[in-house]
Amino acid sequence: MKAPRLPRLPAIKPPPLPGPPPGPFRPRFWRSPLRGPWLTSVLGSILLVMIAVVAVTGLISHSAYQPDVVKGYNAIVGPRGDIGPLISLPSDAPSWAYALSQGAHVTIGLIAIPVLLAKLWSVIPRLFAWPPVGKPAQSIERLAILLLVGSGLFEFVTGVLNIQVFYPWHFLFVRAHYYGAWIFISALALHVCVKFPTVVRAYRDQGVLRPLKADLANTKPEPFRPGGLVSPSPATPTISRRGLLGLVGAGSLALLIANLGESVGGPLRRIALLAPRGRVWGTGPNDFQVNKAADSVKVTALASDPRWRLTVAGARTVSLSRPQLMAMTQHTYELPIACVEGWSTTQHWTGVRLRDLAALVGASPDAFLEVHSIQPKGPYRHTAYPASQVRDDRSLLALCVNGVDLSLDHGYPARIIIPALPGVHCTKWLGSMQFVEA
Ligand SMILES: Nc1nc2c(c(=O)[nH]1)N[C@H]1C(S)=C(S)[C@@H](COP(=O)(O)O)O[C@H]1N2
Ligand SMILES: [Mo]
Repeated sequence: MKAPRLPRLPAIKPPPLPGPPPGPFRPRFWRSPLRGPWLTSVLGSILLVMIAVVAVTGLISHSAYQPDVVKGYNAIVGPRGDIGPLISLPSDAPSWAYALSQGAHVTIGLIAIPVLLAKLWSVIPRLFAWPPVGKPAQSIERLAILLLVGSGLFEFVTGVLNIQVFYPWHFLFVRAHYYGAWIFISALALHVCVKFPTVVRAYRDQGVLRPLKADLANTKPEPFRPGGLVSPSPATPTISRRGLLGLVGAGSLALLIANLGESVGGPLRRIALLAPRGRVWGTGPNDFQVNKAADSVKVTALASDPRWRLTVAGARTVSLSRPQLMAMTQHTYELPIACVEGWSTTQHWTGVRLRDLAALVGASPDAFLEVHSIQPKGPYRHTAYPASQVRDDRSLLALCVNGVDLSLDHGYPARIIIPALPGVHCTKWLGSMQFVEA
């Protein structure tokens, strides 16, 4: 017996999965024909080299900024709350070493900005990948990217604002920039490991430099892969890849020219148009970088008072007027002030050796030194130096610069000039010094 024929039912189609919302969440929204793994790899490789230099010099600066005067204690923040000096300059480094290191940190950090922006532009479709959370592995990767981009932007933004001496926040820049750096370095290390195979494949498929040969007419999109960086509907190119990289390079070069003078000084300073501290400070021997003018910290009256005396304490305490200090043996050295903010200035300083002052008050060569400024308020009024810096022949209580008295802005009646530490330790308008036996 034949089974009765059943009427054919229409096949039931599963309802369509909800697609990405319109706009940037749809891959077809992104149409640049230049985006692709090769372009991102090139920008990423350049950026990686720059960031490596910035990271190493940053860690050097961190340990130089807060040298331990005795083990585990430093003058600026007291007991260290950080990982400690991972990389530091040797204690007998030449006096220009910190200026070079920090000049590189700030300058390379600045010229990396156009590369960073181009790199972010090159991967922007990934920011809108749909669905926002997918498989666990994918979600973890996106979280890592969020951390990478977030900490990277934080480091660049806080760094740039800091060199402009602009602090529109309530946290301590040094701590925040330092801990932010560790998050950034860790996230970046992970990112490099994850993306390494993609970069290798892009260079193998496209050649490391081959795409640069193509002019505009020969600029073709990289091979499309679903879920990759190449647009599924690329527009006609309006610029070649080498044109784009040239533009980025020109941006970096402009930043270099507009800022380098602050670090290098000399005639270059006059073209440092973006230098936040100006380019000239008057005429004569005192015409060089002033970071904090005497008036701005209300120290003018105290510092120009002829009754000013310096208290020097050790095994005994003495109080010295400026003429008495001038009557002591004077020494002259050519030394830089190298600020953590990247600028530096090298001048001829004359004054009394710190070690002579230590001997005067009966301090041993192992004593470290704490100093206080007469400046009534604000940061950098107090610091300390390890014994090795106090013993250094070139460490001075400077009274004169370039053959004339210090100007008020440069720290008259007396300031510290120390050969191998950042400028922040060159305390101005000194009031007292204390040699402390370790
Ligand atoms: N008393 C006092 N000393 C100070 C400072 C300060 O603000 N107050 N600034 C320090 C910093 S951060 C630097 S880089 C140098 C800058 O020296 P200059 O202002 O003579 O250029 O001085 C250091 N000495
Ligand atoms: Mo500084």
